[in-house]
Amino acid sequence: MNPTDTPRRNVILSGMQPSGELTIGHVAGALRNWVALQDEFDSLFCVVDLHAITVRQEPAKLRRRSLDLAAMYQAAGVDASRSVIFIQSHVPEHVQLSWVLTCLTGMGECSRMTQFKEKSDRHSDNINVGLFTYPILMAADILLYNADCVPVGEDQKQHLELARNLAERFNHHYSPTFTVPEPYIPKLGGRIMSLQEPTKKMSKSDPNVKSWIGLTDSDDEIRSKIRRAVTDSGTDIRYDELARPGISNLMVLYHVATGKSFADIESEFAGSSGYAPFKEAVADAVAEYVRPIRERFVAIRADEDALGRTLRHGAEQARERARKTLRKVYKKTGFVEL
Ligand code: ATP
Ligand code: LTN
Repeated sequence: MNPTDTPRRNVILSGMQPSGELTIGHVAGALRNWVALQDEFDSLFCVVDLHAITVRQEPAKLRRRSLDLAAMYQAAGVDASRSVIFIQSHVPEHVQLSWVLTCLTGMGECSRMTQFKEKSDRHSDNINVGLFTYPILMAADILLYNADCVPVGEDQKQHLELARNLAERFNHHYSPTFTVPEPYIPKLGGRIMSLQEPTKKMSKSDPNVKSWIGLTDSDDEIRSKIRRAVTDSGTDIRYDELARPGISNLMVLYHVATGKSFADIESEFAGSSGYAPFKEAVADAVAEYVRPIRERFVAIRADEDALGRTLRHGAEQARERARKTLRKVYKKTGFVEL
């Protein structure tokens, strides 16, 4: 190593789709780890608008939501001076690498994906090829920057596995090129469940708004949704994901909002009569946790010029890095260089 070179910091990359409002699940499963890891890692966070069009989007809404999401990353604590924040479609190399990887992927690998099966059930009038090849584009997002680690929620584990396989396949077929990425999934909060059906993932696309807590919900809305959350029969506060999914989910939310361990939570509410006092405490804690995020979001989103500058700078930084990887990949693949 040249003495003037600084050692390479490990890289993290992650992304979210601008396909709807964000929920407390996004913070619990992903965003809080992005924020926690950004000091230690060389970090890139992407608004994956190309992924979003795998289901039908209204153009004006997609544009607005992409900006909302970039603002939300910052409102949740991602700092644009330490991390690269960018929009996927601003870096064409994602699609270019994706094609090369597509030609290394078996049909069976894509058809096995649970998200593909779920989404094609939900959007049976629009089962497009993009929905099918979606995880290959995700692999390109990750491999383009040689990410070591990908902080995501539990549902993305299978997609990460494909990214790892494709990295290894390319490296083996040609020569070592890509870092093989590791998922980074929180032990608690990797899967926040619906408040109305606690055996289903909390999802912004659930039409029942009472089932999810949005990051722009008011304090009153949050409190009311938690008070009405479906809980199981029983009276004591004890974690048991299988027998008591409702109360266990609220315990995870309380842990995310306050940092308290399950043992602390159990002893805090030992001997309290019924679930009501616990639900009140969760309602207050989650409302307090979301409030500063919502307030920062409103302020950041109001200054569209500043947001535009952040995204332009982010795209430039990302492109410079993406171009280098793509050049190597094209060369190894056998494409003629000009
Ligand atoms: P859908 O519209 O199908 O709900 P999604 O919200 O899962 O989509 P994204 O917006 O791309 O899709 O998700 C972004 C990140 O947030 C992913 O890392 C995902 O794992 C995480 N995430 C989303 N919902 C939850 C949840 N309920 N619990 C934990 N993590 C979640
Ligand atoms: N597939 C992910 C979103 C996503 C992503 C990525 C996450 C697209 N590209 C790269 C991490 C890294 C989802 O649906 N949540």
